[in-house]
Order: sequence, then C-alpha cells, then structure tokens
Amino acid sequence: IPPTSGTEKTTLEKKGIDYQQVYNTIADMLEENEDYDDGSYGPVLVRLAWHSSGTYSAADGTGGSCGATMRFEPEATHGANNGLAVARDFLEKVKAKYPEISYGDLWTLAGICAIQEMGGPIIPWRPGRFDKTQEHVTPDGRLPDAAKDQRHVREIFYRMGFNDQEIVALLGAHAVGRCHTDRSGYEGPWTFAPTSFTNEYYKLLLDEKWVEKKWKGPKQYEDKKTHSLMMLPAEMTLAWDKEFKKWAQIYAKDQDKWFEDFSAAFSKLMELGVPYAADTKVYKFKPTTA
Ligand code: HIF
Repeated sequence: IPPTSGTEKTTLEKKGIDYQQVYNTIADMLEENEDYDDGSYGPVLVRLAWHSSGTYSAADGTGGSCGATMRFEPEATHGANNGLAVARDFLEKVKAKYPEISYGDLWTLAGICAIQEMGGPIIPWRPGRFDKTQEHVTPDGRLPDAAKDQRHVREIFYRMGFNDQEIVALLGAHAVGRCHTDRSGYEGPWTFAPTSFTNEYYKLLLDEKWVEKKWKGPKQYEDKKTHSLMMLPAEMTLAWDKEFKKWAQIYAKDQDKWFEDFSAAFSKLMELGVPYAADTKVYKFKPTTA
C-alpha cells in the first residue's frame, strides 16, 4: 500500500512547526521525575527512536520511522518493544502541545534531543515523516535478539543497510540507560553514569573482565570487579569478533571520532525509509545545556 506521499508532506512543511521549540519542550521534561530510573527519561526515548526506525528492511523498503506504526497492535506489544509505552506516553504530552507534528517526527526528534541533552554529539535531523495506519505494522522479529551472536547482529543491521563500522558505532549508545527485568528480562546498566553520553561503553567492554552472571534470569555478563555492570550476549561479540573489536578499540581511544561516526550512523538510522523531498531542510538543534 503506497504511503499517503507528497501532499501530506507539503502540508506538514507549510504548518511551520518550530522544531527547536519542540526540542526545548522535550529537553525541559527529561528530568521532570527524579524517581524514574536514573533520573532521566532520556535513555528510554533513545530506545523508542531506535525501535521505531530499526524495523526497516532495505530489500522491500518496509518499516522504519515513517509511519510510527508502533502505536498499533501487534507491534506495540512485540516482545522487543516491552516498556516502550513509557516513552510513547511521555511524548503524548508533547504531541498535545504540538498536534501538527507527526508521531514519527516526534519520536525521532525526541531520541536526538535526549542524546544531545545527555552530552552526546549534534545529530542532524530532517522532518517529513507522516503517520501511517495499522495496516503498515511490521512483522515481529525485525529487531535484534540480545541472546544471539554476531551472525545475527550482522544479519539484522545489514538488512537495514549498515556495515560493521556503523554497527559498532551505534552500539556505544548503550552507554546510557539500563535493562529492566520486567521489560527485557535482563538487568542493570552498561556504565557507571547511565545518563551521560560518552565513549565509556567501549572502554569498559574492552578493559573490564566480563563473566557470566550467576542468576535465574537470561544469560548475561557482568563485570568481575563490581558485579554492577552488564553486557548482553549479542554485544560481547564486539570484544570477540575481530572486525568489530577493531572499531571498538578505535572508539574507546577517541571519543571525538566516535561522536562523529555515531552522529552519522544514528542520523542514517532515523532516516531509513523516509521519503524525503530533495530540498528538505536539515536541522541541527541547539542543546539547552550549551
Ligand atoms: Fe538497545 N537494548 N539493543 N540499542 N537500548 C536495551 C536497552 C536500550 C539491544 C538490546 C537491548 C541498540 C542496539 C541493541 C538502547 C539503545 C540502543 C535493552 C534493555 C535490550 C535487551 C531493555 C529494557 O529491559 O529496558 C540489542 C540486542 C541491540 C543490538 C546488538 C542501539 C545501539 C546501541 C541501536 C541503540 O541505540 C537504549 C538507550 C536502551 C536503554 C533503555 C532504557 O530504558 O534505559
């Protein structure tokens, strides 16, 4: 079924939404509830932006952030999306203030806002996503399974059109946030500062000794020293796979290089499958913390 295409896009542009103002509104809300997780909604917003984009398949052009089909069943309750209702509900407050913005634009803008406000790089962003209907929901199984190995990780990200370097660059985003037993079944954060966007993830992954956690939950790794950090089986492959490890070492040593590569890869992820007009304006939002 073809998307509603051209006409709707032009209308959106004509609406003259002040996207920096939308950005500022989200930025102001990120830490509104100090009891939520580590005190910020930033990480769960990044996960929503990524899960709405990561359904893309380059082979047939389906999925991706245009459409925001995660609003609908069964995608809303696909196992990989457990817990993301928190992020969707959070953004309803923003949608109520700016009803003209599409959900796809709102979710991706919020992810970028969260990364920038947590100290990450500036990520270029373009509007133009429009809402699709329930008929466009993507099949289950398009997002990565944390229990699997590098063959699976490559299969999933190659399907979207990424290469090994981009996969490793993206993975550093796990510097922020944590796993929740009541969402994925896994438990714990990847770094000691889960609301700061730094290259700490790569340093810990390569420098710490990782051992299997002894517990009743799904297989995951913990750092031998403090037992307080975690790694998923799928991402231990960054330390084990030769080609992946090469990039992890580069990013562990050079945060500027990582920021540059992460920004490009995350921007690409947000735009997968979005039918842009050639002259669509590129926004670079000003962090409110600058
Ligand atoms: Fe995640 N990811 N991710 N992820 N993710 C979780 C949480 C976050 C994978 C699995 C998980 C990426 C890739 C992969 C974030 C951002 C990104 C959780 C825990 C799991 C299991 C969910 C929960 O229990 O709440 C796998 C297998 C990936 C491919 C290897 C991306 C690169 C790192 C693409 C990405 O940007 C963020 C942020 C979180 C934290 C969410 C939170 O609520 O704190």
